[in-house]
Amino acid sequence: MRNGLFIVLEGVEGAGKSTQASLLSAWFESLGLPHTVAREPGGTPVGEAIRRVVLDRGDLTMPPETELFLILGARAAFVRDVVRPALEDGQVVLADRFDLSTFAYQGYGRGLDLDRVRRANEMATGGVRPDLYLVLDLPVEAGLERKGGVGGGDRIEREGASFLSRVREGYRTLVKEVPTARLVAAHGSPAEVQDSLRRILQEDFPETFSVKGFSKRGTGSRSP
Ligand code: Z5A
Repeated sequence: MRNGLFIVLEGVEGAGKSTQASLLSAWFESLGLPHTVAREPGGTPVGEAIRRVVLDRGDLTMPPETELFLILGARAAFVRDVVRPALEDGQVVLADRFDLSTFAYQGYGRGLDLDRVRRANEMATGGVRPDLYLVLDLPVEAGLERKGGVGGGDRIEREGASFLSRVREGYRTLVKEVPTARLVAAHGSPAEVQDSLRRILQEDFPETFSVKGFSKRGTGSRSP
């Protein structure tokens, strides 16, 4: 049974996903909405271990397929241990990245065949699909600027601006193909972007995001 709502924040580096996730979580809290916030790759102990290999081990050379399957391995645990139970409990699950990241980074960015990536992803998710993707859109340079410029960051960020431009264009294409994806301009202040996100949530799910919110009260929790 699946009674909750699965919302995903997506976008390039520095678009403001983590900032917006914190602001949304505070809003859900004020509405009395039981919710879980988590990030990908990660969200479970094994997922966080995989994250360290994928992002922190800049010394490791890995084929794109290896990167893909590590990320999908983390996703399988994330869906089974975090997303499904929280949805069955009637919560709002707010994920900082999910499978659109895989299509954008491993598909458009790394050049893996998108149909094959989608099929492999289906195995990891077991068919669980987000109700809504909020794709924060920002020019790559602006995102990198927010994060202190090109060259720093994790193994994937160090791929540089042309890789990230393919990723951004990938997101913009995906939003046109995926009916549950909405593109949100991310160049405004954090408060302005937050207003846009809340407006979309209230338009798309008025019963959940009205001032009254869920009848069940709960506390937001962040998975590891
Ligand atoms: N990855 C993948 O390849 N395939 C997959 O399937 C998945 C992931 C799931 C996760 O990195 C990496 O994994 C990611 C893709 C890959 N690639 N890389 N590299 P992560 O979780 O460590 O990082 P991230 O997801 O890219 O997040 P981020 O770079 O930290 O950016 P963000 O969360 O979108 O932004 P932020 O942390 O909220 O803000 C960044 C800075 O900008 C910070 O100083 C804020 O204070 C500032 N900020 C935020 N909003 C604003 C506004 N509106 N104006 C001005 N400044 C702002």
